[in-house]
Amino acid sequence: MSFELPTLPYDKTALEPHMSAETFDYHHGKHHNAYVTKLNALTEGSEWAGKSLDDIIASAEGGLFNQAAQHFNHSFFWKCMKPAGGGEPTGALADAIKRDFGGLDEFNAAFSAAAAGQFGSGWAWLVMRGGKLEIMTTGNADLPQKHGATPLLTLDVWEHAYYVDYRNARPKYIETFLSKLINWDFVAENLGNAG
Ligand code: MN3
Repeated sequence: MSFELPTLPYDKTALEPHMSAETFDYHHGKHHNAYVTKLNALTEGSEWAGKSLDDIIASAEGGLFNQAAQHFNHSFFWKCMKPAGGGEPTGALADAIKRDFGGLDEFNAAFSAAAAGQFGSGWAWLVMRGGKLEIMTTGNADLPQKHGATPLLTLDVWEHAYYVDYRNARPKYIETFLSKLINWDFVAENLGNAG
C-alpha cells in the first residue's frame, strides 16, 4: 500500500485572495506531491514497505524521515485552514489558550513572533506537551512528535508557502493566516484527541 497525496479539504480557489490557486498548484500539486512520490520510492520494496506513516516518522532518519515528515506536515497544514477562517476559538480551546498564554491576543503575538523568527525553512506549531499548550518552531521537516509533543496547529514558513502570494513578506502571510484562514475547529478537534 503506497502513500497518496490527499485531496485538499476545499477547492484550490476557496482561500483566495489570501492564498491563491497558483500557490496550491505548486505547493500541493508539486511540492507535496513530490514528497509523496519520493516517500513511495524509498519505501516500496524495502524493509519499510507496509509501515504506517507514524511508524516511519518515529523510526526513520535522513532522507526517508524528511519525506515522511513533510508528507505528515503538509497533510496536517491543509486542514489548519478553511474558507472564511480566522475568528476566535471557543469552549475548551479558548479556555486553554487563556490559561497558557493569557488570551488570544497574547497567543497571536507569540505565535507570530515565533513564525517570523524561524530562520530559513521550517514550521511554526501550537502543540500540547505535558498537559500544557506551547508554541514551537521546527526547522526543515522536523515536527513536534520527535520532541514529545502533540501537534494541534501548524503554519508552513518555507518560502514556497508564501512567495507566490506574499513575495518576501512573511509577517503579512502570518498575519493573514491568523486573521483570515485559521481553522479553529480543526485545532479544537486535535485538542480533544490529545486528551
Ligand atoms: Mn510546504
